[in-house]
Amino acid sequence: LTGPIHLAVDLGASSGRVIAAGITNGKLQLAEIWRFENKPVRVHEDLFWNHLGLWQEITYGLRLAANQAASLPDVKIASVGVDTWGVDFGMLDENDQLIGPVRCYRDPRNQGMMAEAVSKLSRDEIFAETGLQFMEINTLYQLIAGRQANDVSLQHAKTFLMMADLFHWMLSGAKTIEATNASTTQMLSPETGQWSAKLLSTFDIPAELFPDPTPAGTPIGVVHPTVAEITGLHEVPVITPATHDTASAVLSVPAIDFAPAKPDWCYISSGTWSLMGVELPKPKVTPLCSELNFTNEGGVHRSTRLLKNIGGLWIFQQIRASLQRKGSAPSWSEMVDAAKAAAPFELLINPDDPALLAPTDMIEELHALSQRTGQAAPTDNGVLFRAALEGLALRYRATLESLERLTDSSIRTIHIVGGGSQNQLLCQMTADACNRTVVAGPVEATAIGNVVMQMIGSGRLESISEARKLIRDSFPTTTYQPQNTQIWDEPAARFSQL
Ligand code: LFR
Repeated sequence: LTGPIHLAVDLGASSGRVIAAGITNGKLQLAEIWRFENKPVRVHEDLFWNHLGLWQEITYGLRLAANQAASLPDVKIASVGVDTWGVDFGMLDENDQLIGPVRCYRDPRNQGMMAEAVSKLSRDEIFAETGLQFMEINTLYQLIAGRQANDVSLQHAKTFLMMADLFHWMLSGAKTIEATNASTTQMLSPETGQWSAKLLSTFDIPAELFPDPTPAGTPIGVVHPTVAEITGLHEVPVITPATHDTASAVLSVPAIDFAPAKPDWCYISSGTWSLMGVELPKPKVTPLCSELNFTNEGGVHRSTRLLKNIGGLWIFQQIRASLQRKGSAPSWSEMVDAAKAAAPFELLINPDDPALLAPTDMIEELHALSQRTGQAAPTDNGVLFRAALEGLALRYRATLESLERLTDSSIRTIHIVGGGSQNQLLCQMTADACNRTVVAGPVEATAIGNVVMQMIGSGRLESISEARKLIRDSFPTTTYQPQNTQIWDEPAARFSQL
């Protein structure tokens, strides 16, 4: 790397990284500086994030980056920005002290809160105000759970910050909420981009807690002197990227057009979750969208990410975690090989089955699921690995159909970005099940989206189009053509009955 370098702190639900990026000879280049694990922490029934541990890892990674930059003659760190998953948040009291630990969206205390909410304001009204899909993990339901539990943090809160904003505050002292991540709360109006006063007052959530949303690409401050002391990043600007990891990932889709009214491509941001959708110029808050439970999340430059959350590689990851606990841990490639070797469609799993959101043991849960749905018990782990991937491909097929209905368009290409784009078996299954061309890559989609937005914010890149061209020129993709499409018809019909 040479010249000005932008640092992306990219936190996912299972790992985090600090990545340095620069442009050399017209290509965007990335260097992974530091990678660390992230796991929810369980205390009795409650599930938290170890946000102080994450902060320690982040500052350590930034220190490494500063040291490396100092040892290279032509390198200067130009900015830093953080992205994380959506919906989770932390709060500060009147003295700007962090109140309590940060909860994880899989926390069981959110169960039943959606029903609680719609008993006060109808589903239609909540949807009309927010345009968001109904998921128990949404911030709105987490806050209602907090109110019901008489959570002291809510009683003392003066500032509400989403997870990435919390780290931006720790980095710089600036209290901002970036707009794309704010849009995952189900408390923001997609039309105005502002907090919904009606929703907040209905659920007794004080509006004063919420800073006005800040657009991605805004410089929000510089690294705080106390943080510069430990990281070496003196006076380095903090530029907010699209802090919602999915918004950053969508930004890095190597498409030619930006937010077309009639899209002929869709994306799957593939990781712990699979987020499948299209990028549109305007939200689609329609009855059909509500019926199909799609979401209108905010994208960069006020675009809309019309998408659906799909249970993702979480199931695959959790099968492995369950095997690890029992003392045998196959590698990812061993798991994929075993899935390849297994017979197709032995077990159909809907990745969005609520029982799979946070089971104590995924393998036991899948055995229970086979019984509950009247399917044969899985004979070995290969069947489970395969079922986890086939379930995703089948869900993508149904989601694609809905997307075409919703947008009244024909989608020809599916872009798969993120870690899951490396899983060749899943990419081919997707092409086959959906009967569409799949273009896979880039893998580091979120970090790439993060840094290009910082480059736009610092004036180094002019537009989204220029950023996407840079991404297309810099990262190779792999194309999968549909092959065995008919064999998916019968399982797809069975799947829809699950
Ligand atoms: C993906 C993601 C999804 C969001 C889920 C929970 O990492 O951000 O977009 O719905 O995590 O926050």
